[in-house]
Amino acid sequence: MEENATRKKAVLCAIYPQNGEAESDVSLAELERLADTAGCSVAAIVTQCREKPDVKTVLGSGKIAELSVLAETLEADLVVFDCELTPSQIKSIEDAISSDIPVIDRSMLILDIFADHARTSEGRLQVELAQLKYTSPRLVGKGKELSRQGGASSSGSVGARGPGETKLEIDRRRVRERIAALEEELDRVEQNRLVMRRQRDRSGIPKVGIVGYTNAGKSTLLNTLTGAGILVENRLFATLDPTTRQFVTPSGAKILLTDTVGFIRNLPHHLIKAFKSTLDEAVYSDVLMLVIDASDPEFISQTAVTSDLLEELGAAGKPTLYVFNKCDICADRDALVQMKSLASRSGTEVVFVSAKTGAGIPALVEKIESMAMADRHRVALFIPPEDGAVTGILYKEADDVEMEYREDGIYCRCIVDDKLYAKIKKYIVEE
Ligand SMILES: Nc1nc2c(ncn2[C@@H]2O[C@H](COP(=O)(O)OP(=O)(O)OP(=O)(O)O)[C@@H](O)[C@H]2O)c(=O)[nH]1
Ligand SMILES: [Mg+2]
Repeated sequence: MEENATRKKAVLCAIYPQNGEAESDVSLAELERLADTAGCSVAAIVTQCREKPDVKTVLGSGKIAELSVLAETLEADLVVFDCELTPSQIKSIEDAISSDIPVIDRSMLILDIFADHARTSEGRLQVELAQLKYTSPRLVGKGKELSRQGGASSSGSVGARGPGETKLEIDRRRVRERIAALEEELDRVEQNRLVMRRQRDRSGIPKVGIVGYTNAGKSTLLNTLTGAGILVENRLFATLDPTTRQFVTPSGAKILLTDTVGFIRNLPHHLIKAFKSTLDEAVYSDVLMLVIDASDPEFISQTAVTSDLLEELGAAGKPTLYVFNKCDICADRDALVQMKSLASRSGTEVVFVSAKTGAGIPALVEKIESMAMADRHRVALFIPPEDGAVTGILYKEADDVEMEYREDGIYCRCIVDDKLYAKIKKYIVEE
């Protein structure tokens, strides 16, 4: 983390409707963590109770004047609004603030963090594309120089707002061309990903996606299970690029586990779309592990946000194991007990673990194995010589294939899924 002296000073702003203060507080607390993750210190927070944002400046004119004085007095480097801002709102707010301070919104801040954390070329392409589509139309201030060049090389440039040219008079045609080029390149990368996914599908090894709210402990869990060595941090969006690792259970079953980017409330639709191809890695799995930070007082609303986003990604209805994590530091034991009884009544699969200490992990492994293997059958087959071609299908689609060629025919032991099981049923000699 940077020294305080080099951290940018941010003023956070939010409006909340009557009776909506609590919800707004949660969102603001999260914005503070986002700002911290992006390398800013929060100098002040300005809030206003109003049913609707002011069309032009979100905050009313009195509050904007207050914000202006505050930003100047505190020598703020940046103003961040919790709600989404339109390009013209950014311009109006920047005009209304006397000092020359950039104004950004929550999505732009998240994109800045993403730009910092993307490591793979696909991640970088996705961030740059999202920034060009979201941030560049919002570059409406007057005469400010942009410091950054391209999506992911932006360390510490929060509020510098977006990739691309060095001048603010962005050549819109060049932006359009860059967007088209990026889309084309991403298409190619996605095709590759698809080919790899198909190969994994063909391996017959069941896939488990690790999903959940940001900072819930998804990467820690994958590390604990497989020693994957993924970066774990007490910051938001530590993981942006998906990682897949093979995990072999104590009983010898193979499972592919994929860790990916976390979810957060108020994630705008276009950001979800921008990261769809990496999110899909977790979503295209046979089973989901939904990791919940049970020590966070907001875990219920975080789980609701996660479920909603999964639905939006088309992953609702998959067999899901709810993993209540961080039980070692969970203060609200009553809530956990309540959860447990709720889950057992509704038939939901839940486990309570600490990915950090390893408590509860054996039970998790047992459960996830039985869920992942639910439609798998370990079978022994006898294939008469005249049906020898079947071995080709088995090599391609079955898992753990052991083939023995004898004089009377072929003996085979393997694991097959329901679909393949139906195809090779007549050869089964033992199950
Ligand atoms: N006490 C405790 N801390 C944990 C546990 N699991 C994870 N953590 C901590 O929680 C923080 C976030 O962990 P990560 O594994 O990076 O969480 P993540 O869900 O991958 O987060 P993102 O990639 O940012 O979405 C780190 O500081 C971890 O050390 C746990 O079981 N107990
Ligand atoms: Mg992570």
